This record gives sequence, C-alpha cells and structure tokens, in this order.
Amino acid sequence: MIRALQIFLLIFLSHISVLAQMHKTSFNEGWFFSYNEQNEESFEQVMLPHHWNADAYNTKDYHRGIANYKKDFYWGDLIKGQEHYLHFEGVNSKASVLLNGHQLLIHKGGYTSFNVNITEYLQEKTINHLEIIVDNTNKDIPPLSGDFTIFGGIYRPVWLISKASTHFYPDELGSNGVMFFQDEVSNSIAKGHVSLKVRNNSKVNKRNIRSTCTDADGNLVFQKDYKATVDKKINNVKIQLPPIKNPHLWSPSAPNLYSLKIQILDDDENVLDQVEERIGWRWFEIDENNGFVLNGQPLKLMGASRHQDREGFGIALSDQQHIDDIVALKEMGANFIRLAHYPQSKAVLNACDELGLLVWEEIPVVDIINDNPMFKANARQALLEMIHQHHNHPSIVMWGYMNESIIQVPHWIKDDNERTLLYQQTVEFAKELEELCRTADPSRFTVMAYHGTTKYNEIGLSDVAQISGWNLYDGWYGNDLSGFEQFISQENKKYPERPLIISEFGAGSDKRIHSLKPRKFDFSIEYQQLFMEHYWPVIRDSAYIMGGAMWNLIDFSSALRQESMPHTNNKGLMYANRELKDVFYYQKAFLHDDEPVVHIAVRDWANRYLLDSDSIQPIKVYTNLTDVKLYLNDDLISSKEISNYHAIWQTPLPEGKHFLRAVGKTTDGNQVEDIAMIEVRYLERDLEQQNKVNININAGSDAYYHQVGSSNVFVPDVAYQPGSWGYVGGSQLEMGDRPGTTSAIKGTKDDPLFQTQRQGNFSYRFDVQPGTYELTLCFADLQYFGQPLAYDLGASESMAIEQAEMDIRINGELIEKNFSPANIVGGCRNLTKTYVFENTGDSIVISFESDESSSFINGISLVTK
Ligand code: GCB
Repeated sequence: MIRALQIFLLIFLSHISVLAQMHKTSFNEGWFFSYNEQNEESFEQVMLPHHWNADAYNTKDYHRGIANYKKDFYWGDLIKGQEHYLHFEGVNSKASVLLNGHQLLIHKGGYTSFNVNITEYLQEKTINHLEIIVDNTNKDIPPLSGDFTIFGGIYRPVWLISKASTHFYPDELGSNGVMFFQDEVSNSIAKGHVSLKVRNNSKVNKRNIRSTCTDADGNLVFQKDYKATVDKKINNVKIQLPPIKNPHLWSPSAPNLYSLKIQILDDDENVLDQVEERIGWRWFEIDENNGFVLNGQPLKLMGASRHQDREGFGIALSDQQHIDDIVALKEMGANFIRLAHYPQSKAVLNACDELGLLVWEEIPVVDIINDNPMFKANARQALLEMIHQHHNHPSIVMWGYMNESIIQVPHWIKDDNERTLLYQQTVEFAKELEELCRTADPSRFTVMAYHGTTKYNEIGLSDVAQISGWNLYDGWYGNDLSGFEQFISQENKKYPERPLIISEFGAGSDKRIHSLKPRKFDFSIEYQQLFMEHYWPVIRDSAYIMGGAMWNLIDFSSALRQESMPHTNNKGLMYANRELKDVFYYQKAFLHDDEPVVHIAVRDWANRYLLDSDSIQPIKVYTNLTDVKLYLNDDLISSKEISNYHAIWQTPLPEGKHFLRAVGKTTDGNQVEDIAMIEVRYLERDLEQQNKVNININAGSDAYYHQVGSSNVFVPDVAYQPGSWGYVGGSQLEMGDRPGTTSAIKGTKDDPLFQTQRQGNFSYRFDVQPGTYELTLCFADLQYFGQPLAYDLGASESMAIEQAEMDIRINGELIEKNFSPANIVGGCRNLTKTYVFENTGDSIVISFESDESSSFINGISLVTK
C-alpha cells in the first residue's frame, strides 16, 4: 500500500519539478498518525484534515498531549532556483515540522496558518520523510482556558506550493506575500495599492509585475504593468493600482467583489508566479451616535457567533462544511458574524466575502491571561498572523484580541493585592495588543468582549479597544431577562461616548426538554425562544447599541461543560448536526424584510406525549407578516395579528396526527404558507378506567423529558388528585434560582431526568387497581458535590456535602432503610432500582422519609406487569 502510494507520488512530483511557474497541490494523503512515536506498529494511516479528540464528546479528560504525524513522499529532480513550501492551514496547537530529520520550524498557535520552506532539506530522486509533532496542551499558547474543546491535530488542509525562482514569498506570518490596501473609497472613486513581498533567487534584477482587475462579470477593469526592482533576496514592492471610477461597492446586501490578479512575468511574458485575491471596496465608520455606518449608510449589525466544530467531525471540517454554516447564517438574514473565539478557515472568510457578512475576527485570548512572557509573545504572534493572513478580506471590519479576560480571576486569585496586580497586567497587555493591532491594520476597528460586570470599567480595561463588546446573559446565568436592558442602558448612560455591541447573548436548549412553564436554566426549547424574543428587539430598538451577535450559531463541543448535554454547549440556533431549531426562524423572521417568512414552530416537539390536563397546546408561528391564519386539519382556528414576529394559538389538540397550516399574505398580496405535522398522545390522569398503567414522572420538574433511545416520556411532576396520581408533599429542588443542578450525572445519558428532583418528606400516590406492578425509582444525589463552572456566574457555590438518607415504603412496607444513593454510588451518579410487587388495595403509596427531610427522588415509573 505504502509502496503504491510512493509510486504514485513519484510520477506526480517528478512532473512538478519541471514546471517553471507556481504549482499548488494538496498534501493531505498518505499520512500516518500515532500517539506513540516509538512504536512503529501504532501508526495508523489517516487523511487530512484530521483530529484526535473524538473522546471530547464523551469525557472532560480528553487527550491533550503530543502526537506524531508522518508522511513519506518521493521527490524527483530539484531545479536550482525553485523553492518549495508547505502551507499548513491549521494545526492545533503547536506544530514542530521536521524534514529528513531536520527541524524546520516550530509553530505555536492552533488557529492561524503557517508556511514552511522545505527546499533546503529536500532530497532529490529519493523518498523524503516528513514528520509533524503536534501538541495540544497549550501551556503558553492562547487559549489557556475556554468554553470549547482544544481538539488536537492537523485539522485543516496542507498544501505543497512549488515556486519558480522569482515569486511571491509565503512569509513567516503565514501570508501569501500579497497585501491589498484601500487608500480611498467613495461612490465615485476607489483607489488602492498592493504591497508585495517578492523573493528572487535569480540574477535578474527587474521583473515585470502585472496587476489585472476584473469585475464580477469577468470584464476587465484595469491592467497595469510595473517594472519592479527585485535585486534583494526578499524585496518589498509597493504598486499603486489604477483608480476605479464609480466602483461597485461591497456590502452585505450587494457583496460585489472584484478579482485582483497579481503576476510576476519574465521577459517572454511567461508567468512565474501569480496570486489572485477577491477584493471588495467599501468604507465604514462609527457615527456620532455610536452606530455602525457602511458606505455612508447606517447599518445595525445583527448576527451570530460561530464556533468551527461539527458533531462527528470535531474541527476537521471540509471547506464545504464551513461554507454551509455561513450560508445558513446568511439565509437567516444576518449581516454580521463574530468568529469566536479564534481565526477561522479561509473558506469561512471567502464565504463571508462572497455572501456578504461583516466579520469580527479575533485571537483566542480567552478567560485567562497570565504574565508569562511566552504566552504574551504567542498572543502577539497570533494577532499579527491573523491580520496578515486575512487582511485582504473585505468582509472583516473588526479585530478582537481578548474575550472576558478577567472572568476567572475571582475564582483563581483570592488575595486582593495579587488580584489588583493581575488586573493591571491585563490592562497593560491589552494596551500592547491594541497598539500592535492598530499599527498592523489601522483600517479596521479594534474590539474586546467583556462579561457582565462593571469591573472592566473600574480597572480601565474597557477604555482600551475602540468598540466595547458585552457578553450578556441576564435571564440565563443570572438576573431575569430585563437585567439585560438595565445593564446596557446604565453602561451607555455612564459612558455615552463608547460604541457598544452585544457580543454574546444566549440560552441553552435541549430537544429532549419541553415546558409549558419555561423558565431560566431549564434547558427547554421553549425558554431559549423566550430569551431570543426578548433580546433582539432591545438590540434593534436601542439606537446606542451598534448591533448584536447571538451566542451561538451552532451547538458546539465544549468537553468541560456539564449541564443537560454534558460536553456540549447547547446555545445554538442549530443542533450540532446542523438541523435547524425552531428558534432559528424567529431570527429569520426578525432579520428579513426582503423575504416573507412563515414557520410553524413545532418541529422541535413534533411528537407530544402529554398529560391530559395539557390538552390545550400552544402552537407558535414565527413570521414577518402582519397577520397569519392557522388551520388545524383544514379547519381554520383563527387569524392572529403578529407581535414581535410571532403569534401563539392556544389550541385543543385531540389525540392523533394533525396537519397544521399557517397562511399569511405579503403586502403585495402573495400568499405564503408553511405546513407541519404534529402527533399527540395523552397520558390519562383519571385512573379509574385503566387496567394497565405506564406512568413516567420527571420528579421535581415542570418539564417533559423525552428519553432518547426509547419512547418513554417523563411527564411533569404534578400533585396528587383523588382517582388519579401524583405527589403528596415535598418540594422541587431549587439551586439558587434554578431548577436542580447543572452538574453532569455519571452513569446515564438521561442527565436532564436526574438533574431535577423532588425532595423533603413526601410520597407518590397512584389510585390504581389491584395487580402486579413494576416500580422504577431513579436517584442521583445532587447535593452531594456538584462543581460550578467558571462561566456560570449564577451558580451557587455552596453545595451541601451531607449524603441524603431515607426510608422508602411501598404501601407502608419498608423496602429500603437508611437508603443513601450517594453512599452506594457517589454523588451526581445514576442509581436506578426496580421493584416488582403485588398491590392488593385500590391505591399504591410510595413514601420517602428521613429525619432531616432530605429524602429525594429524580424520576419515577410505574408500570402494570
Ligand atoms: C461566554 C463566553 C463563551 C461561552 C459562553 C457560554 O461568555 O465568551 O466562550 O461559551 O459565554 O455559553 O457560557
């Protein structure tokens, strides 16, 4: 197999060596990967892009360490003067590149590209051995911490670039040697220049450099030849481009791009090298009201942040997968994206240029800053690399370099003096990065993201960047929803001169959880909708807010996170597999005024197994039309006026499958509709008529929990009524102002079922007929150790450390004495017990009692045998 591969490469690469001009080819095949370099047997063949952290989806202790990639390839003739480079688009986090045993480069930073010149150590007419040692431990490489998985690997493509003796120099900052600058842009004129790095290995001192610009239709806009002096090894060449009259400006609504081709020609007009960039002409500024202005027009920035991973693929995505996300965001109506928390693939930026999304891009200095000079040097390097590599993208309007950089200080440093010192160092470092950024690219704004505390103002950090980004989670981690407008309006009152952007806002949601009484931190689909419906209008209606990027476009991998879906941050508008959540359509309706949107928001909860007392169901429609009619199985329910891009019909839904149709009209009379199916079954509360029961209760919760992998639905915990069933006494566990814990539950996939509980001294009564029953009790002692996450500002720090003990009786008969789940299996771990018993009377009472009223139950099922 390896031999066959070598023969293939032999033919292929021999061909390259006779080419006179630039040749670029992918270098992703035939790699071998292992964690153990010493053990030849352990190497497995992989194709790039590749990552090694599939484990991060199942454990917080995912593999962070060193791994080896190697590749053998044949090289034919080496032609004097030619140079050969490898271009790595992204290796997380540190890469050491060795060719034939010689170390060529160590690159630190997992999110920017780098170039390696391999010419010197290439051996002709033989097999060459390439080795990349990759390390994702990040001791001194940003990020030192963060709510996302640090997947290790060569996770973006690698290219082999062979160049003729005079060429654009793929430089030490990972760029292609061609930087484009706008000098002046207006509706009537566009002037710019290119700054080139030309490497010259030949004896020729002058080279013709041709700049050719074509518009989107391929029409020639200008062509200019320039005789450049290239008498040094590396030459800096600046070429003023011919002005363009009445340019087609670039904007999100009209993303007009021009193609700029820069070529180096020899005396016979042969092309020695060429780079083709798509450029866009636009100008932007911040007006006196702190609003964003693009090409002279005010534009509220509205969009989302995006992480780069995808379930099943980690961060090793294809270009198309990256592009698909940007297409979805554009279809949602966004004009803005925050590439949080790191520079992303070139494919992402190309898509933003092409589709029209304004970009905030940033380096991964997240959560923790320390005073380690190596860390700071790596951050500076990342900033310069990002700017040099992505400078030519017209979509980028802001560079960011710090996110919530003091969020972990209180957890970490308790001593006042040390804390003050760290704050000072952080401000100093921010000033340094600010200056670096403004010097490297004065044409974009600088921005920093803070979390919801005025500490940033007090220590002077929020004075540093040009735009203040606020990550606000009122109504999620803390406060209630209105805390958002209170905080941000206060901020504006105090610092009216500061441009403000809402750089994050979001709430988690889990498709398995549904609530008719949605509340903060219940992870219900319904609460996330309420959250978004609150934030967006505030952002739109507050003139002093420049815009907002909701958190996050996708559910993303965060190995350390716990909550309802451990290892996943589920604040996405799309699930990790990119299925759209219904809430996506709220944004779509809200953000589109050019396209009618009607969406019946029942897709996330299309199969409902409900308590019969919940037979009147809310059916929500998201739309940007003014009124909508809703039909149930072709019968008109009613027409409703739309407020805040939605209307809710409280509709009786009989058991069975239903066909819903929502119909609206655009102002010019076009009919727009959406259709959806919903299937409903009911769990009867009245037990008198029932010979068989199958009741599953989500104890201590108001939410429905749909178990994945079975048809079980655990219904909300309801109080007993005669002739029926339910709890008697006790209370729902509240932790701070949250229902239950956010700690992951070990030993189960049903975390949400176990994360809430009924507690105290209580019983459950079921007025069932005599017979044999199976009772299943689900326990997890939630108060016996749960650890709050650093981001979770609302988490209650004080967790009880007493293990709960209880006596459990079925119809008065003691079945468990001093029963302590934590004692048996530990805290926050599933313990499920099933009891089969005979009921001779006309009811079953299961009681839970303890001296300290510390009995509890998390889930309860009763089934007739
Ligand atoms: C934040 C962080 C982001 C987290 C997010 C969250 O403020 O900037 O990295 O993922 O909150 O979901 O908690």
